[in-house]
Amino acid sequence: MRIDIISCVPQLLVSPFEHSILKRGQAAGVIEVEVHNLRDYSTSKQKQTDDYAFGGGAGMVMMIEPIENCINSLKAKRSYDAVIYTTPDGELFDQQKANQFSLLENIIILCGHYKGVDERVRQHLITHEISIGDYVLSGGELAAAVIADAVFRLVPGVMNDETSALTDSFQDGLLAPPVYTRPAVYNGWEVPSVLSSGHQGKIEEWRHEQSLQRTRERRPDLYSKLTDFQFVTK
Ligand code: 6GU
Repeated sequence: MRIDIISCVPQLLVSPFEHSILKRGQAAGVIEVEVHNLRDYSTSKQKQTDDYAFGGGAGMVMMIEPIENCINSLKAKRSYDAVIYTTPDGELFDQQKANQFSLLENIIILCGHYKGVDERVRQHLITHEISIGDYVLSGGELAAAVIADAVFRLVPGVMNDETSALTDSFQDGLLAPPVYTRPAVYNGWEVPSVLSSGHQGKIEEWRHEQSLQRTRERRPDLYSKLTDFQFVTK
């Protein structure tokens, strides 16, 4: 899977893809990410990418021309399944959306900035408008990194069995159970005895109970959506 990210601050998007799981996924050749500097697609002498808003008011607006130039140059090389625009007024990103995007071959993410993009970009060039939560970021770059991370880690071959995406919180509608590692006692604080009982059936049962309890206490909204099926599985 390939993600092309269009940004006017591409430096913000270097580090997130150069470490750990996403670095290995790229080395393995199963995911590809390329960040494009919107300025490179401006046709003005000053490499302008934003301009004053028609009708006045504070805040600059991202111009349509450099954005269309960049998207067109990408589309000339391959076809894209989605062109995502990161914006606080977009649809809320969640695990279900991450799952859906992870099944696509090539996607573009356009990072919003300033007062946003010229509305005609949204009308004619964008297929999905996505927000990562109800708070305002100074730009869409960190949101793009969040989306790319959540999507890439679901691509087969990016994670090994140990870090399998299938045991994540949310993947089955439940929060993940607590985990422990050595030492078994620290400052007198003990690890639940069932975990060192060696009884795998009891351990799985305990983990499922813990997941249910956590979800009920911390996310009643998720808990109320659970089906009978989710109560008995695992
Ligand atoms: Cl996608 N962009 C910005 N600028 N702020 C946000 C956001 C996106 N999602 C939540 N807040």
